[in-house]
Amino acid sequence: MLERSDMAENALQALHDEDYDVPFNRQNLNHETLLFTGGRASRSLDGDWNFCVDLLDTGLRQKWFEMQPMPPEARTEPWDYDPYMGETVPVPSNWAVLKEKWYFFEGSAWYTRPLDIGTLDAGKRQFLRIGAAAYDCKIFLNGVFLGNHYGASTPFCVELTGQLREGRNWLMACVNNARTRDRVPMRNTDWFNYGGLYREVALYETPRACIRGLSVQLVPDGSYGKISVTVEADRAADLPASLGHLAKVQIPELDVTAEIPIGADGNGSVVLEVTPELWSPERPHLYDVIATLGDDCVTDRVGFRQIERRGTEILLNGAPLFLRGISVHEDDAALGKVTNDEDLRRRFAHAKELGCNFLRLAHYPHHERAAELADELGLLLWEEVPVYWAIDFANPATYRDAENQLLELIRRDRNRASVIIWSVGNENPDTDARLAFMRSLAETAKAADPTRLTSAACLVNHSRNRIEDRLAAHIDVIGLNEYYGWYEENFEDLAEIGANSRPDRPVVISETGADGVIAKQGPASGLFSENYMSEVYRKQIATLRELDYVKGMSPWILYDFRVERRQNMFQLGYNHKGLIAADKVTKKEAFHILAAYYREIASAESAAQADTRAAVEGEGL
Ligand code: GCB
Repeated sequence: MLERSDMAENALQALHDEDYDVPFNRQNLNHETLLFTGGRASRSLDGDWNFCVDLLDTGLRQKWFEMQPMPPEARTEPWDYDPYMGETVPVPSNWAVLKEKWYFFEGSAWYTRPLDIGTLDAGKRQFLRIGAAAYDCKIFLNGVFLGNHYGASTPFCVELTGQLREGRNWLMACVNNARTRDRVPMRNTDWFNYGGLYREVALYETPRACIRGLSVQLVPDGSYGKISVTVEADRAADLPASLGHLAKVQIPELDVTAEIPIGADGNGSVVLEVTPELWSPERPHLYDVIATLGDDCVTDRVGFRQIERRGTEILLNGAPLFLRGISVHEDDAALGKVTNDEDLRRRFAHAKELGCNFLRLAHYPHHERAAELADELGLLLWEEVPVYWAIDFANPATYRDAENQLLELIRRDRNRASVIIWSVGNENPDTDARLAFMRSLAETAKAADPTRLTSAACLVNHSRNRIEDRLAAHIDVIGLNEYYGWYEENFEDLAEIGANSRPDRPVVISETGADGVIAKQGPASGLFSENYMSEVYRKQIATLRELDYVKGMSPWILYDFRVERRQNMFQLGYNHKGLIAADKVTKKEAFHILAAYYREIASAESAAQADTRAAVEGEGL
């Protein structure tokens, strides 16, 4: 404990040291420390945590985390906050939606809770997992700084082994959502900057030698008859010699049991020669996969499918595919960015009602349940990292942050059949620095996961009126955001761009749309009216349907969403391009217009499939 004189010194230092945060920015909690948790038992640490917003970073300057719990009368120095008492907030939550005075708060906030531990088993390891914390999250246990994580939307783990003690422990998290130029995203976005511990927090226990990562995929070689399984082991050397350095994988429904020798680098892979029933939106079949390493056991539910691009086609299990999609944000008028199964199921039910087989999860990694549910429900997904607008592309630290977020997302969702596209960014300027940055991200995604397509939402080159972006050569699918009829007044330009462009790979219209304000505050005609929005959708559909290289679309957006950039008399803090209002109930006319188009495409596709089947059967006769 600090002596009185030390504390006085500390108090002065706290006033004069502007580099107070340097020791707490190690970013050592990253994709390398993420633990695979499928099928593991866990102890939830959700619920009430003590909470305090800390605008001036007084907590880091004064080291609140070093304070001991004690009754106020026992304290011998004046104190500015007592982490062991005071107000609480629920975790997960975003502070903006809890209290009016926290609505615009951006900065550090402190979360504290007790963690009571019974008997500690010396042969076990403990890991804390945070589903997401926006943006910089520093973790302290019993006064000791264990590390921090950057990035607002991916999970991270911190090992507590050796730091936990039997009895009462105190866990603290300092979560900072400041918008800065060098973060990913940077300070300017078209969505609300929610802060906080807003996804689930849990404690896991593993044996000493454990499975750190598990990757299971259909080998994309067109045979549909090979499954590759990779186990990434942690401390495999601690396995008893009698077991050898072997992991085991089972897929009971396919009658598969195989041993996987773990190499010196801790990884082991096997290719299983089996022919699974393929996963598709129509038949989203999933298999239980069980992996064991010594006493450690993890499980997953995995679908097997092949996604590829050939010329301007996107093929799923060998058959051409049109992505009937819609873009979605994680946003809720009451909950902010907090997601639950009810919200996700409603979102997917609306997407299905719209006739979708595809969703673009914009502009950052959504809750991991989204891809799990999409696997079960048969929806294809585009997942994305928040490399949005004017990222600090020349900054190597910014690149490391972006790449880490991408690798965390891939490690989290690489077993999800629903995920077919990793997108490395949105609407970025075509500069040399951006090209180098995003090309490297696309290459990283391919190297980490060759079984999926890469993309990015690009912009039209307005000076030449065509689809043109130097990044296009380095991604599989060209995402194109275009707002003809809204930001671009001259609608005829869209047809001209369509005709001027000869892309050598598929284009997906990753965004298009218009604001349409329903209810009393909306105008009857012109910009921001529902009628105007409908007209934009009609014209967009009429033009895009003529472009044979357009292999999908995900208009902007399913629901109206909160954003402070939008303050005109109709917007009032909301982006109104939703096909459904922010109440997630009231559909606009454009919803039905798009639904009719998607129905038409779907029935044309099934008619074509029926013809192909008939022809194949005819040949067989
Ligand atoms: C875009 C952005 C998206 C915005 C949207 C809009 O191009 O990618 O984040 O919300 O336009 O409504 O302006």
